Amino acid sequence: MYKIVLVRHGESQWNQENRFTGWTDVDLSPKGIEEARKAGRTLKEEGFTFDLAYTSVLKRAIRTLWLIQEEMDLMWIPVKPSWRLNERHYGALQGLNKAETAEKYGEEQVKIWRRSYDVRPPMLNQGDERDPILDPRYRDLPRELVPLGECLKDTVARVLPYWNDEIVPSLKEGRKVLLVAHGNSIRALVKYLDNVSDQDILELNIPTGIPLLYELDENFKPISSRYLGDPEEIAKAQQAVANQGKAKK
Ligand code: DG2
Repeated sequence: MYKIVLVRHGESQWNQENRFTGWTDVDLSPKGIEEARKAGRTLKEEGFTFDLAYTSVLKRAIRTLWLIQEEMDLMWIPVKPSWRLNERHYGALQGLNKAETAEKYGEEQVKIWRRSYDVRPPMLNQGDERDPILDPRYRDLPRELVPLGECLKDTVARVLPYWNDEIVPSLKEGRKVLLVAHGNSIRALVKYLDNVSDQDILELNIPTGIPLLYELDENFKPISSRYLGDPEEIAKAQQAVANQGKAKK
């Protein structure tokens, strides 16, 4: 049996301001820093240890990982950052307030943009200052791999090669793996692992800073999965994520 722990980063400054973030590289909020530390303490208390970590190239995930490493006294473990674990690119929605967007376009439309499997957000134009190709960390990638906006299906398509070619082989080698990523890159993995239908994925919300443990069989299919923490607190945190797309009354 194999095990992997997935963690969405702690609350970011733009989560706190309720803005679509995507590939915007914002940092953790003070609450997010505390959530990340708490995730580390929970993992330590529950007896987990790791010898390899994966994360995105965005600082809210990287810093969350650092804080977990610090709390667990695991600063030494190798860390592999990859753009393939980045948040879903939110296209031209990036920077907008989610509640204001719901007031303007309706809550249903915002839910489709946030949670549907195959509906893309409005895309960025090439040459937009938010085009990731202008950022040194993506500059050397082929243009066709650098998104101007993604639906979850697009995110699944870029996360899965990394899962299959990089993470699964590490698990096979017997590594104890921690993966710190984002709400929608984790939804992409959960969709694939649990074979969630395109319909049911609409209701799946990943809370910030709460470790999610997967136990996998020899074919890397889930035997079980569970969040580590108080179930009531976790349900509340998931509902809070869902509510971010509601219009302010
Ligand atoms: C959030 C997720 O990403 O937003 O891009 O706004 O996990 O990096 O904070 P994260 C964003 P929702 O899909 O929950 O609106």
